[in-house]
Amino acid sequence: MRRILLELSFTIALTLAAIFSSAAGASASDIMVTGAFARASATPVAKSGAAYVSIMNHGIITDRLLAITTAAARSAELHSTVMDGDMMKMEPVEHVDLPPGGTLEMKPGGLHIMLIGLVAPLKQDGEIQLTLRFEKAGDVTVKVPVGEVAAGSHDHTPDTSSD
Ligand SMILES: [Cu+2]
Repeated sequence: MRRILLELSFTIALTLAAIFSSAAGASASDIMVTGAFARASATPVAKSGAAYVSIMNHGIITDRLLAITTAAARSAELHSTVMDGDMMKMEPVEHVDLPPGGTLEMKPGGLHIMLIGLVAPLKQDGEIQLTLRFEKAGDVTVKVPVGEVAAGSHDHTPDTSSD
């Protein structure tokens, strides 16, 4: 009996914590994810892929993007693209801060979400889901349409498809 009471009060405490944290302006609705897209795999044996989103923080406190998960790949990592001499290379980024009123735009050649260990190659016109975990806003799941192989690139050479 005593144990049940303890568990009950624990549950109440958690609920109160949830109420207070949303009262402080940190709910999932403060975070808006737009313009999500992924690039189609160039080959049927591709083991990794890239996805991009823009994130706006409409809240009044800084939030932080902590992690990304997806059923489409074994893991998803936040990467930045840096120049190392003439070489472009990618570096894992542990987290990204989102100041109030700020917008974070991911794009090819910049910050991106690396999908590592694709369950299946990403097919153009398909769709995957990503769950973005924020420190304050919690989990935000977004649908991510899969565009062409070079989707999001402004200076790619014309492709050879019939259109
Ligand atoms: Cu990468």
